[in-house]
Amino acid sequence: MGSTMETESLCGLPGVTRDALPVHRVYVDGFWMDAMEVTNEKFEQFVKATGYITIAERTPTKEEFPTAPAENLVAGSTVFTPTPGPVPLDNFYQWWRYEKGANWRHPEGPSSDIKGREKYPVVHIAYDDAVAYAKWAGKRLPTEAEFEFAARGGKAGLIYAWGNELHPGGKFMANTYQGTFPVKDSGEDGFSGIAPVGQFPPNPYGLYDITGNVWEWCSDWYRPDYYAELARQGRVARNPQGPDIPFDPAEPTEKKRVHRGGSFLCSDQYCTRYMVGTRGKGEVTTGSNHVGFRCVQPGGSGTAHGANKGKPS
Ligand SMILES: [Ca+2]
Repeated sequence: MGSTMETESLCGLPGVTRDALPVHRVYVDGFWMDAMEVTNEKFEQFVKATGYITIAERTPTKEEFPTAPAENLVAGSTVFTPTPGPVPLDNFYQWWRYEKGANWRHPEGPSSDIKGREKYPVVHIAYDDAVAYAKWAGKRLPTEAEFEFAARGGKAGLIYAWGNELHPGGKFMANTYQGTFPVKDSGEDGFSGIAPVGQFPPNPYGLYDITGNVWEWCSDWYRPDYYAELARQGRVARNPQGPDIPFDPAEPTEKKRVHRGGSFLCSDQYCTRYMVGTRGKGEVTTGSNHVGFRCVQPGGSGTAHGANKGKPS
């Protein structure tokens, strides 16, 4: 698992570079994974059954966010907004804005909704929201190692989940970003922005959207040196669960957990984290319109190589 220098993401995000180095050996016990990202439809079943209110729907307090400007202490979430023209890619606040009233029911803000988007991945999901859903579903979130094991589909050492070519035979294999980032997503892969789940070929384990579409929460705390630490131990890492304490030197006061898989915003101009070995990160109370999740369940013996060969669920 992990990346070499050649396959490490080219990424304008501060602190991301080299966090997936070096390649190291990992063992994980067998498990089952949702074939697709959790959809709006499925999340709605959970909310109807439990009355759960996501973090983006709750009004944040000054106690929780002492450094936040008062105008930000309103329920909402972060939404990607294309810039009017090309911008230097050194400040992501140019294309992310905090949108009052944005949440899973209103992905682009209060005037948007999820009618007709039942099969789209649920977004604006904070870490605890994903954990609450997983618990209700009798499942849990994957560890980062489980996610990467699953994403690689039984093939170690490839750049992408499907091979070493981004567009094998000219074919798009995941929902990512084409065009000029962050001005115009030309949607050559069929989708400008988010796509319904299951629109691209599954990986060899039958997992859809394991690359692209939306980032997915993993249960590990994020540290950029964690893969290096596993490698330094010099043995096969068995069922690694992540570091004990989160730390991101780029934003040292924030507690982050791992995101994996990349999203519809990943592009070769800004951030190539559709590469299967690369890593992402997110502050735990923060969702956005390109972060979702899927769940896993423990597997019986010998299921690791036979999981999810059946129909998608
Ligand atoms: Ca796309």
